[in-house]
Amino acid sequence: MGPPKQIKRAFLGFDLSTQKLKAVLLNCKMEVIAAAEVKFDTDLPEFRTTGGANSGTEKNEYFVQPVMWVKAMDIVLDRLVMQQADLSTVVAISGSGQQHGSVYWSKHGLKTLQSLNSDKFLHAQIDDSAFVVNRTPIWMDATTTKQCLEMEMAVGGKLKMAELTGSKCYERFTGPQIRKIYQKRCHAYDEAKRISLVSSFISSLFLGSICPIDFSDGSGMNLLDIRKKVWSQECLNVCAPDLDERLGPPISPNTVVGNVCKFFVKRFSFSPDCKVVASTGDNPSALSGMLVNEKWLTISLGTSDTLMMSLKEPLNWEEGHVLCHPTITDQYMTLLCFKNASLVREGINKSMSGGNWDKFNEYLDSTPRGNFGNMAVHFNDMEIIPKAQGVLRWNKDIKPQSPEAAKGVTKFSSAQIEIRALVEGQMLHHRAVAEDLGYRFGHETHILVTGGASVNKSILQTTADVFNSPVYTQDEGHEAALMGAAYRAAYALYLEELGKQETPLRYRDYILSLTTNKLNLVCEPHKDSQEIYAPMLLRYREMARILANPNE
Ligand code: ADP
Ligand code: XUL
Repeated sequence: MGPPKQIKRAFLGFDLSTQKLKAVLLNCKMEVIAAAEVKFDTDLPEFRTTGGANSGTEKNEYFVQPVMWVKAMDIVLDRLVMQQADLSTVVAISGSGQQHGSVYWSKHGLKTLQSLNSDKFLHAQIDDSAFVVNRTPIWMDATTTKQCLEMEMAVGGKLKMAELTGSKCYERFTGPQIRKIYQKRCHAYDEAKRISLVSSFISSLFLGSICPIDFSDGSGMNLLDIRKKVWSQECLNVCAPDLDERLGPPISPNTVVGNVCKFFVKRFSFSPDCKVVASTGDNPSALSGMLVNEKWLTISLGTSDTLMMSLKEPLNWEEGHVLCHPTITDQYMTLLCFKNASLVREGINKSMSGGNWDKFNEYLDSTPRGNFGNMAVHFNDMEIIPKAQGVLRWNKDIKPQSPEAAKGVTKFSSAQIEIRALVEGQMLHHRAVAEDLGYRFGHETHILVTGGASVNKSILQTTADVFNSPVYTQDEGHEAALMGAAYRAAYALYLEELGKQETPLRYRDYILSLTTNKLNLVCEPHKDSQEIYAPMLLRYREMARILANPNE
């Protein structure tokens, strides 16, 4: 008699990020057994997105047609099947979604979701008529300044809003976005039966009915009381009428919400017992995928750059965000989000190094740290912190308080200097904002970098130097938000199967009991980093201040 037969159990994770939909299948050792992705710009050109988004006619308006995401789901599942992935072994599914985007379901859409026909594609059924808003606002949108002011005023000011919901009102946050729809497209709001976030939208598709919003992603709405983990009635009232009915009660991101619906069983051979787990936002999901302890600073270099840390007590910050922690009960995570990130790096790569990252790196590496005193701020889009737009370049001769300071220089003398000024500038910005908000960088600091640009060693070296800290990556070959989705699927199922009597392992301990944490030290800071970058930080702060106060 041989060893007992191992029942194959697999976990499926999705990441519906700004630019693509990715899927990963893990075995019970948390090893990747299949992966697929759909890039919106190139795989779905009919939606005419750039960087995964459509820009609107209003300044700073960005949206997506939600059918694009549905169609991407059809394709990504087909791509998994084409790789012979055995979806019948999947025991739990979860997802990660770009934060803040909102999906407005029509009555017809809800009905369709509950009665999907497995002979047809998802997008042939969940089409435009499933949504009352076909230009769904996403996180890049910054058109809700008026609604932000109204909501803050109604609850008693910025700080009160931040104390209650973890953030002052931000244009991209879902509450102000919902309020704008309620004010400008009253009919659509009236007809919206349910509102999903991008994350809960993914789980809803698999569930075949509306999946509640989880309280980690829900913390990005200016609507959730982050201490009580329920909607703040005060915030709902100042946002739009009868909103609680449309949102439904929030749940923990580690909740099994039900079994996969018949559509997926019939069309893709999922087991009818496969569990659907609540999905969460891409940043909380990335934190779940990184498996580092509370001492680490994590940086995600994606369409947006984000900095994250775990936190015991919510701080009362004027800028930045405090979210309910996705995997540690009674803890919080802090999040700083910067909008001018990969797309700006891509733009400079295109114009200065022909779109070739190797060339870009060669140029970056050929200039010395400190860039001969040349520095640049590239806020091509309205930045989030500080709220500022424009490009400013300084050479070593420009004095902060001089008349030339606001204008700077038009360009630098070489592509090499432009590239270093961009990358150093972005990292200086991230560090300056983080320090202003109370992060302290010291000998203990370790940084884990993830996201699309984390494959770029030269950018990572600049990060290590500017932060004066060692930089690590995780050698999964797949991004943390995606891995985090599959890990959480496994953990939620473990909690469900454990039974009420036993004390569960904590999330990180459980996942590390299945797999090892493959952290690689990639770069150490050079010895002269502090000496070079401390004065540059001061100059950088002044440059950003000038862009944020153009009329001074
Ligand atoms: P998101 O999850 O926000 O859609 P990703 O984390 O997948 O984004 O990152 C996508 C970005 O990664 C692209 O915009 C691209 O600029 C960047 N990227 C990919 N490869 C490299 C590279 N070698 N060097 C720098 N940036 C890169
Ligand atoms: C976070 C934010 C972005 C999106 C898209 O607040 O707006 O990071 O989650 O990645």
